[in-house]
Amino acid sequence: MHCKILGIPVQDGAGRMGCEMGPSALRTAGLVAALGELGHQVSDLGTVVPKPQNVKPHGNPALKALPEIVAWTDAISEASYAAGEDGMPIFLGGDHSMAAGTLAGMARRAAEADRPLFVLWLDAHPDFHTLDTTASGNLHGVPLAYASGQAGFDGFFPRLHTPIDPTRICALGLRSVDPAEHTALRGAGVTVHDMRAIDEHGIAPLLRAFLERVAAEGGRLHVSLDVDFLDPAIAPAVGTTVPGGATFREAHLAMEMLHDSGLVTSLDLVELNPFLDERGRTATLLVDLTASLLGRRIMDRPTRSH
Ligand code: B3U
Ligand code: MN
Ligand code: MN
Repeated sequence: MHCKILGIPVQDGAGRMGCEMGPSALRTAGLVAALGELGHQVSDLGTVVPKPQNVKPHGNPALKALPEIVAWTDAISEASYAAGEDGMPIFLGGDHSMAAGTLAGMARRAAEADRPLFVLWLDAHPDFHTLDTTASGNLHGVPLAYASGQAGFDGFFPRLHTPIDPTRICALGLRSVDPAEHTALRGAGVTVHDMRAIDEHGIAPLLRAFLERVAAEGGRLHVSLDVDFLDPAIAPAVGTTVPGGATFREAHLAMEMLHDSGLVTSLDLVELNPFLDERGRTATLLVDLTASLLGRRIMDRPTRSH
């Protein structure tokens, strides 16, 4: 595999500063070496730089940093589309607003290859607000709604080449959903497995069912991993911790299953705030999870161990 690392140091979408240090922390934690040890070729494509934009004022007074995030989204869409020409892009965030751009770029690539794009959203939150419904105004709360073509972004965010079909999105690990997001997720037909579903069924059957759908439809799969998907006890370096997240083993198992599926074509690592970390442990965990997704395993196993 040819892994292409792209740094996206956006932090204006989060409620607090620090995510701009995320790409540096992931590089410092040894991401390139970890992937190299697994036999992958690794290219570091460097860092995305936003291009300032003129953005008209929006009616929602809560919105924060709209022109900045629009500028980032435009630059990230172009850079991720370019990175997606071949190999496997790994996007190092940066707050989750960056997924507005990475999803847009990956969806455009998939459409050109005539393949459906599926999205696995690993997060405590669905990030399914529109510019009109967000109450916090933090734009890391909107990328999934934007990229799946929900109303209210026209005239503000860049026009999407190809909106992602919301029925091809699976959100796993949710435990903080605002009422407007709940209504919109149900209306759009997003598959949601909240933490209760993981508790009741286990993460493996839920993920396996989704992967079987992706395979059956010949899809590409983009994985968006928000640090707060993980339990704060193992991953403290995030501004929006929510108790009761995925455990160390649940997270590694998900990554191992994703690897064995052979379906993942791109990855976001988002919301790492190194300012809140404890001696780099969250950054190191993200590197280890990425290694599991790219083939690190405890023992040899058959590629499909159902
Ligand atoms: N839904 C809330 C909280 C939130 C969303 N994403 C994060 N936090 N990280 C909001 O502000 O939109
Ligand atoms: Mn998120
Ligand atoms: Mn989150």
